[in-house]
Amino acid sequence: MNWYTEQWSNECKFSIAYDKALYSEKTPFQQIDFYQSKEFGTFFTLDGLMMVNEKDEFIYHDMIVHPAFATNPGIKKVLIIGGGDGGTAREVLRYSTVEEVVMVEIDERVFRLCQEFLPVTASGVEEDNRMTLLFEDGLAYVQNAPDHSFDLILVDSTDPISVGEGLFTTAFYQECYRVLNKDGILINQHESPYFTEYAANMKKAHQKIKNIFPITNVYQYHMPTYPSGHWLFGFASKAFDPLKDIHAEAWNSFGLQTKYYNTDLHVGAFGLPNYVKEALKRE
Ligand code: AAT
Repeated sequence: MNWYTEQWSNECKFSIAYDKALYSEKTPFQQIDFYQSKEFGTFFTLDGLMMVNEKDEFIYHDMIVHPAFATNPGIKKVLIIGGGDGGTAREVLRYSTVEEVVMVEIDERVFRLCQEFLPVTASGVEEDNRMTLLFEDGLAYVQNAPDHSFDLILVDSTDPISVGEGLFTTAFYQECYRVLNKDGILINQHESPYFTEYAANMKKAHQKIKNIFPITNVYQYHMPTYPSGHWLFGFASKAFDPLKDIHAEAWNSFGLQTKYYNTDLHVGAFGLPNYVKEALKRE
């Protein structure tokens, strides 16, 4: 049997048996590998880290998108940073009320390869006429974007190593704040509280965002193939509180069928374990 193995900490590894290595390419930005497995279906890794697989992608993509729409059902203009597999765009485009989606992915090869090998996330995204696809650095994009041009920014990024690093900086979050409307929301790939290295990334990202946005929250979801399985998104906003301002009825009347997210889970997801609350406190 062939095993894909990922180092989760210095002393912990996670492995998936695969039937076939489907494709491998080194781009100017990163190493991309696609595999075919029985347990998780097709999956791809960037620089040896699991990004997306057919079996649990619905969890991540439901959770990065829907809590913001239940908080502000009036979202019309959305900016996605990263998200090259297309799964985040797919979920956003399900809202017929959304008028414009800009997706800024640094590596066009991720998107093209997902169109070929991972249609579950990538298919239909490019064809939607509300969609603008740009292949450039997300930090450079926000630096040049006009003030108050989006209702929602979704940071669907890799970990803060190599190309993803610029997306975990104060400069980036400040630009996001400027580019958002007066009641804008930022959702950030917030890493994980469990293993030390990921927890350090989580803390740093959170402190930076907290220094910029008046309302900051963190919510959790269970992602079986990401290190420890316990992952977080940051919710930052200029006006809306995700618990006080939840519009459960309005969200439910969109009539979207979701496999993970619902408005009861929305409330529960913001209830964090004590050790996570402690780690997120200002130092
Ligand atoms: N939808 C879940 C998949 C991802 S992939 C994250 C994407 O961010 C990758 O395609 C990568 O090329 C892109 N990216 C990285 N840095 C930048 C940048 N500076 N500008 C634009 N796009 C970028 C997220 C997986 C999360 C994994 C957590 N362990």
